[in-house]
Amino acid sequence: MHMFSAEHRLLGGYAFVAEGIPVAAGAAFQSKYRREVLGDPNADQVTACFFGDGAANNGQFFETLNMAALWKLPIIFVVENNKWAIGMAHDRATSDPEIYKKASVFNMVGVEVDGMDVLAVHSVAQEAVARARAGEGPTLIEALTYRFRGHSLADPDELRSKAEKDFWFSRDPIKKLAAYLIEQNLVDEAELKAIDNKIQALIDDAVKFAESSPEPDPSELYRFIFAEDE
Ligand SMILES: Cc1ncc(C[n+]2csc(CCOP(=O)(O)OP(=O)(O)O)c2C)c(N)n1
Ligand SMILES: [Mg+2]
Repeated sequence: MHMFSAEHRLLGGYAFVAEGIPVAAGAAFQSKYRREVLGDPNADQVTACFFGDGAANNGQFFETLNMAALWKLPIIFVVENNKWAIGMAHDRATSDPEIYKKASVFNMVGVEVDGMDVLAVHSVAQEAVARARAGEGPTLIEALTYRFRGHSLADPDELRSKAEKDFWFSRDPIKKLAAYLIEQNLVDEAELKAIDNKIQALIDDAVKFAESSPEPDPSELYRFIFAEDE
């Protein structure tokens, strides 16, 4: 969750649920401002903002949808509806469980997609990017999905039924895409295995780096809160 990368233009994960949504609107506003006010023709960036079903009942979600639609910001709101917010079932926490419909009251396009189908998600994302670049404003994409583990190490994951988990495990989007690529003769097993091995090696390196790094000194506690002089 607490990742940030200026190099990859990743504005980070946020500990407070929904806190990243208005931050994403700020990013989208700056692309629009650079293009339309400062006349920068290269400012065609589209912001993608990801959050969970648990964030979609938070006030910041509604406030930001309103501003983004009003100002036709180049932004895609992607809600990963995995049916649970830690141990709170989505259906028990929201008045209308179909989140994509909430776009309509802001005069915004809302679409629902099978979040377990990589190509279906790619297709709706392409349409949303084109809409944003054409100056037609934001899109709310609700990807219906599931998480394969508890929310975090602190979640014992005792509330979700085995039947529900089994239903979703059998629809693993990575396995489904791999099967499709093989069926279409676009890759073979060995190529997919090589990708898996490469990813595993990257993860192993990251874990080794983390475990062998020294604990930060308490004097570092207030660093990185504000920009520092070079
Ligand atoms: C504003 C706020 N309220 C409550 C919490 C505690 N909290 C952490 S994650 C979470 C649920 C988030 O649900 P969702 O986004 O659906 O994530 P998932 O459980 O699917 O991983 C809650 C209530 C928080 N971090 N921030
Ligand atoms: Mg969730």
